Amino acid sequence: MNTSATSKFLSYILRHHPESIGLMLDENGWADVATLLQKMNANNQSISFDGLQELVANNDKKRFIFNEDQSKIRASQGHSIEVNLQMQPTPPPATLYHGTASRFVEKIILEGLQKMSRQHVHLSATVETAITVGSRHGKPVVLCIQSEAMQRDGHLFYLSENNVWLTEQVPTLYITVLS
Ligand code: HQG
Repeated sequence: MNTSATSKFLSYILRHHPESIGLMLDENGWADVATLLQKMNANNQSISFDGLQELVANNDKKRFIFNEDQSKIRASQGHSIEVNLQMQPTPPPATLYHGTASRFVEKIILEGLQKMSRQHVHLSATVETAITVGSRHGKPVVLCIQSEAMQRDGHLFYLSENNVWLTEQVPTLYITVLS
């Protein structure tokens, strides 16, 4: 098993296209582990239960989580399909950061940060993480978000199980370009 490739495949299945291997998620984004393993192996993604446990435990961003008896698994954030992760609104720190690519900045300043193909806008607690996230798209630019002010004005924030801050959208008013 190539762990990085399997992790990417699992993200694709659990966040975006479970139907591509004939898998169904429940309304809270959970997949049945036995069915997932069977469908992955039937689709040339050879993996055992032990391998899956290892992948979940060692994943750099803790992208996946088991339920208590390890009979179900889901992605902690990043979905494009509609799932209810049952997150509670959580007060954010005073500022959060968003890493993006330089070519997107002009449009973001015009219309605010939008969730695009995902279920939420993703925000980082540190500048370092934001730079890593932004670098995925091109030349990174870090935006500073006045999250506490947003919350005061009625916007809700959520903290995913793997500590990514999430919100519906970020109006321009709360955004400054850091670098
Ligand atoms: C940009 C990774 C133009 C936004 C990361 C981003 C994260 C706009 C891109 C998670 C815009 C969407 C999510 C607007 C936003 N005009 N561009 N109005 N509003 N954008 O991948 O935040 O490794 O959907 O800045 O670590 O980059 O997969 O979002 O550049 O947590 O686990 O549109 O994915 O996690 O890109 O990344 P994405 P993201 P994983």
